[in-house]
Amino acid sequence: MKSGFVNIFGKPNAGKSTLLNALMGEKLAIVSPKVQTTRHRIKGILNAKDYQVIFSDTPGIIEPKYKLHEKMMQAVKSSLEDADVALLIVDIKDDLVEADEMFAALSLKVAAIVVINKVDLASKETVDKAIAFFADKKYCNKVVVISALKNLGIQELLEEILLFLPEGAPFYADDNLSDLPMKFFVSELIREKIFYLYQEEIPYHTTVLVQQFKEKTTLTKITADIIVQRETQKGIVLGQGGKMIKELGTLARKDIEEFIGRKVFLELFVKVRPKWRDNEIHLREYGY
Ligand SMILES: Nc1nc2c(ncn2[C@@H]2O[C@H](COP(=O)(O)OP(=O)(O)OP(=O)(O)O)[C@@H](O)[C@H]2O)c(=O)[nH]1
Ligand SMILES: [Mg+2]
Repeated sequence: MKSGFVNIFGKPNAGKSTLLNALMGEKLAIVSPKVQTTRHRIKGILNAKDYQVIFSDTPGIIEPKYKLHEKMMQAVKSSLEDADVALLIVDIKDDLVEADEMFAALSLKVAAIVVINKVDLASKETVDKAIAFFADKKYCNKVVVISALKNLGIQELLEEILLFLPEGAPFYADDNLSDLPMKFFVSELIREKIFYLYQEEIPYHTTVLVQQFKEKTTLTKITADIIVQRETQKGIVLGQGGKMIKELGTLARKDIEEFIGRKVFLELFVKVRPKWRDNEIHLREYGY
């Protein structure tokens, strides 16, 4: 039996969350075309007859500007500490030298697989160059190329991971997919839709707090607060005559229904909490 922690690191938007979902065959982490989508460490537990892999998606590595960012980087740090294997993921379109500097600065003490992602967007020549670039780096034990989006190379990556994984008993009961509560996934699915629907600073000034999650006979009733920093942002989130929040509610409800496999009644409220991203008490209340 093999078991261990395989933690995913990389720049914002490299495809970490898409990779977690591809490895799990299940959507656990939200994904968006914008940077800094993920704010927490998200564990996905992959169980098979002879292994248990606990994957962790992490926020993209950035220079912190707010307390919220500091919390995000703490999630990265905690993942550095318990990894058995690190997946260092890089977008083939990104600056490879910059990625290399970031990976080297992690000072990893464990085996690392460099995962070159989004190869569906690059020529074979570019991919070969990237492989050669990372192959002789000190931290790099193996280079694997994938497209997390198109599910290419994922099985091969899993096989490579298993070679580096230690022998040992499973850490979690084998019917768990994650260690996070349902309320977390619900708030994330709402947050994901905010990243798609709203532009500029809105997704970054917003968080979601699920207040109520009640299973009734025919459906699940969910109420959630959307927290913004300013009155003007509240207006934008609501939209003219409540048009935008209605669309948000519809999109989020569909995904939540799919995730929990039940009909959902979703009620959203918008609340203004000035500077919540720099407020320790608010951050804690919102799960950061
Ligand atoms: N073409 C292509 N796009 C991809 C691939 N993997 C991820 N993407 C896209 O890249 C964007 C970012 O993906 P995420 O998985 O959210 O990236 P992330 O690294 O988790 O980003 P943060 O959470 O912000 O750090 C999304 O639009 C994905 O659909 C890939 O293999 N090919
Ligand atoms: Mg992410």
